[in-house]
Amino acid sequence: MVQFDLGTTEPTRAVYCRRNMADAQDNHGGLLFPPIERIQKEAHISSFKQYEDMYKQSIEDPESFWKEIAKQFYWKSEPTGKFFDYNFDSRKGPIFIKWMEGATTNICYNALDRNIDRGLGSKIAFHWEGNNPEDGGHITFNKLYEQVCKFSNVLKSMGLKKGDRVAIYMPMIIELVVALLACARIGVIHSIVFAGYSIESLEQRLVDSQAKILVAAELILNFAGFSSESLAERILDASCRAIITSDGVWRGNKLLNLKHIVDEAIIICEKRGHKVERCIVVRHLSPSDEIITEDGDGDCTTESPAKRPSRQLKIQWSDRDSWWHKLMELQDAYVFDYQPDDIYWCTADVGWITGHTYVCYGPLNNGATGIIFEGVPFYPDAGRFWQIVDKYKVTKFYTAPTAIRALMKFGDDFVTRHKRTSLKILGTVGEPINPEAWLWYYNVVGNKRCAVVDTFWQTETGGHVITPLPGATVTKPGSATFPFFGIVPALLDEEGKEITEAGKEGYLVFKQPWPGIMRTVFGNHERFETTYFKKFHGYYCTGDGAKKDADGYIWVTGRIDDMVNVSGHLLSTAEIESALVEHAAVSEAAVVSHPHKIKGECTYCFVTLKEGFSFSKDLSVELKNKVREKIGPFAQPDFVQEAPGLPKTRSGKIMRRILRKIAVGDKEVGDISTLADETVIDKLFQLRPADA
Ligand code: 6R9
Repeated sequence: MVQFDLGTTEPTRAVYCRRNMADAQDNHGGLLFPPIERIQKEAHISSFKQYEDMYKQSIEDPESFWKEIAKQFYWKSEPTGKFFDYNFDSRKGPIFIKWMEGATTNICYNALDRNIDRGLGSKIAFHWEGNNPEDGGHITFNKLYEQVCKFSNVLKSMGLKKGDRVAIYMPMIIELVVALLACARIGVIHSIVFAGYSIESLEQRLVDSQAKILVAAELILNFAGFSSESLAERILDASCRAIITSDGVWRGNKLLNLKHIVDEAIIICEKRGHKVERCIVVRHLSPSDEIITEDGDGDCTTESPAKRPSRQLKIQWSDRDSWWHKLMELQDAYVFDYQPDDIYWCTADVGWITGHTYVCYGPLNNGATGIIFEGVPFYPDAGRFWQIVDKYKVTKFYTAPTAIRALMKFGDDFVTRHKRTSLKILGTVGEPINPEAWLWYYNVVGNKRCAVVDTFWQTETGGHVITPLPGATVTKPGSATFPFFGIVPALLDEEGKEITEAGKEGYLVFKQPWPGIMRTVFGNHERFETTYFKKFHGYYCTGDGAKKDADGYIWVTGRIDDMVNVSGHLLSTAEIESALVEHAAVSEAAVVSHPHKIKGECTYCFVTLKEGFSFSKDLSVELKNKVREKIGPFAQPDFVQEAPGLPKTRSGKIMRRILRKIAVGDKEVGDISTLADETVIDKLFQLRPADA
């Protein structure tokens, strides 16, 4: 392991990082970013040595390491069996992971009761920022606790009990967190589905070319949620007895009728033989928005505020439906590296795992103040994130590379016109971040005074597994750096042999469990075993590719199915994408494999251009040369096509499976229910180059 001089804020140019030029991700002259002094000073772990010592203990003696950590939490009962036991090798018997066997706890007690007990009751748990910059509010730990207790009683009064499932299809509002915690408190399993689907209105706005960039950005950032069909599938999958939603929601200047989507989903479920017994509806739209309830339960007004476009929201009402506030009136509450002053903001929707963990459970468990943002980053303009950062003095900001790239397109002015002086740590998650975007985040958003942490993890891992620690780790743009406590990563080749050679790519696997790892797939343990443990016996397989450089840094290169084998060279599509987005005309790129008679496979690139650039044959040649120069002649793409939009899931992941179909002109694209915008597919087929 290399030793670093800590304490400077300027990147040091390290010659040794350049020695492996085949390492295309290290394409910024090997810039190193040591921890920033002001951040290091207040960090829990403030030197690399401290990290190394703790890490060593966490993997050599996980039992005592986690026993110590567990002491900070509330336990209803102590372990009755082994503290730690597992089997990762299906040849030896069923896969299982056990921590603190027999011990019981409740995450809601840890998030609320424990923090109130230690005197945080009057602290703000969440600031709520509405879609409209003038709408906002906050809730303290005490008040949140009261609301959660009441809502737990609402759920209980409906006969819901431990183990039952409830679907949640709500906007980013405080009631969403109340609903989550209330479910957790009484042991009801919540299944959160991204809310709000309105492709029609997005299409309509695409006609207006001025709105195009905004719409594209909104689609990229997945602000169109799941449709009624997809919602129904998720309700059926978990056999949800009840659903919680709101009347509607504003997203930018679009009004979405969530209740209507829920009604449609319930009808679909009924047709397939499943009855949703209850539907709880939050009266979210302000009283001045127009709501007309049919067979009404009253409280509607017909005024429309001058500031917002006037629209009517028509809501159907049936015996199954109840207003949230009416139910709450009937109930009593029984009783009535976070620093204490942190204001923490994760921009993810709670419909994505990042939102579950880092909007709701993570900050609350740490007694931190969080932010729930209902709107979109481009409304009223592309500076909205930074305006909110200034308004609430956000210290820790967490978003996805796809959002960073979309914001980069609008230029620096939208960022620099806001102060951002409160910011300390900038996180990224969801996909590999290209060094270009990393540097923009560091230099422009962070003004060279904030730590950028590229956190690699998965829904299945429960929390970060490979990540820098802001006070301890020297970062390299594009690398998620080193394993978190308890994580033992390895890289395997196709035969399951461990790769030790620097720069060689392999399957990223983990050798032993940590407390946050998933235990099973609900109702399908066999799927759990085959998906994660069958490919390589004795390892948890992430499905991602990665390599280690000569300094031990881990570079996650993307899903392993994103690999292309060109003339025997195993290439990561992420590497090629990274080279393409360095070109001034390209804002985003997605690369897939395409069959080739001689090379076996070749690469096919989809590129989204920045405003003001248009696609041409010359540009296509320039881009091919760019990749050739950056990675090597073997990597030169055979095809480059324009992509006004890319097929993405709602959490921002490019669906390469679909792009591979488009590349070969195969119209059988398969299941597209998780796509944020299905309309991009037809456009991409139309734009295929003639020779493809
Ligand atoms: C948290 C989350 C998991 C997949 C994962 C990988 C990709 C996430 C990443 C990253 C490179 C990072 N991923 N973080 N790739 N660098 N920092 O996204 O969960 O939706 O389950 O996706 O996301 O491919 O396997 P999830």
